[in-house]
Amino acid sequence: MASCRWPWRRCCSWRPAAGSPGPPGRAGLPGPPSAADASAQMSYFNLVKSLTSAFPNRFHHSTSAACCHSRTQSGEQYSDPFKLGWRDLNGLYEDIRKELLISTTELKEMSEYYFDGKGKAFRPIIVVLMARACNIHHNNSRDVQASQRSIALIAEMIHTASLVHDDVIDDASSRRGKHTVNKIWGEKKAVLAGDLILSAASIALARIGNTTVISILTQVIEDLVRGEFLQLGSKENETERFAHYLEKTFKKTASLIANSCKAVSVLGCPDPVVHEIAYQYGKNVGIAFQLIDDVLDFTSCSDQMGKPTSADLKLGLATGPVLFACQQFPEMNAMIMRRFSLPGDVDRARQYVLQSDGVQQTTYLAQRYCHEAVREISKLRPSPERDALIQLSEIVLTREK
Ligand code: GRG
Repeated sequence: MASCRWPWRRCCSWRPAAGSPGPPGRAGLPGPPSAADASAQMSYFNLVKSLTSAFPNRFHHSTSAACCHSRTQSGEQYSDPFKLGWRDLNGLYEDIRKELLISTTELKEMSEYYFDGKGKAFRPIIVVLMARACNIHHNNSRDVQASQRSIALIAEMIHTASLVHDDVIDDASSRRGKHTVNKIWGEKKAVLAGDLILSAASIALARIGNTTVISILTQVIEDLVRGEFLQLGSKENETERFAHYLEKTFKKTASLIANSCKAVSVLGCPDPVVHEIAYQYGKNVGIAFQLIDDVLDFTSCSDQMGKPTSADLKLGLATGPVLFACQQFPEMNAMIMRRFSLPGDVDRARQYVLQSDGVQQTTYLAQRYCHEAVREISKLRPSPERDALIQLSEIVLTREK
């Protein structure tokens, strides 16, 4: 079995001190990002900016008492979401390898390469916890259906196929502390290995035989492609730039989590209100997950991440920490526009980010998304799995890899 635990930083999330003004309305958080949400995203951007500049001393590292709960909301003893989730995921990677029924030795080796237990399995964990939380909410059922467990496998397969393709696009050399598929076998074969994993995921999805679920998860594939495409472009206007960043973040990362959560809710419960809760939880946690990923690219080291850091700047990408830093250091604008392509740009941009509070503001934004996720999932009937999902949103904020 793969490791049940992530290394995570306990209690180091940033937040305004109690009593400081919160965002207006629905926490000022964007719904599913779309062009129409651009102004909402920007007002949130301005809000975070004004909060952090108006109350610079009121942002602090919270104490352990403030953010670590020994008991969950349903009164159950605290339990590790990963331990709880893995109870339904025993044999996850063996089962995925069975889906990849390939006779050609090389193709088999390539497509199985990442199903070695070295990933965090964040998506399968969320999926099985959400399945149980919805089943209990619906009819107090204590079982995970076979079709719901299949969604956990399919989510990890789609994720892995996208990693393989992403590494080709980025010409990446390492991932999870090992060489990428493209570095070992070359780009052409890597593209085909990604395709093969995706096709095996599609066959497993078709086997479930639920057209609603098929359509929910195929939307993810479109979003992944559109998200990657959005990343290839850039925006001159600062307002559009932030909206563009959040839309890309939703499509590249959050859509898979949101729609996998929705798929298991559809399989477990007929109530559309529950489907929306599952989707909203996954969407908000997914966006927070990517925002923290973007922070870690500045704050973590390569050994910890298993891949090079400052990678986004080297790829010409302006993520949350850069966009916030640019508010403080407008001279970064020119660098963003030329995608950090001049000698010294990457180092200088990194220094600007580290001197600014871009990292803290991005972390704070991630925290707001997690609060929204918790608000959504708290609408379900109490259960250990619902509480593990609440706990998981804290882990997303404090993870170190
Ligand atoms: C349709 C298969 C397909 C792909 C085409 C290339 C592409 C479009 C999309 C790329 C999507 C992508 C790789 C997004 C990054 C998401 C992300 C945060 C990855 C890291 O996830 P972790 O930290 O990784 O969960 P581990 O290694 O733990 O699994």
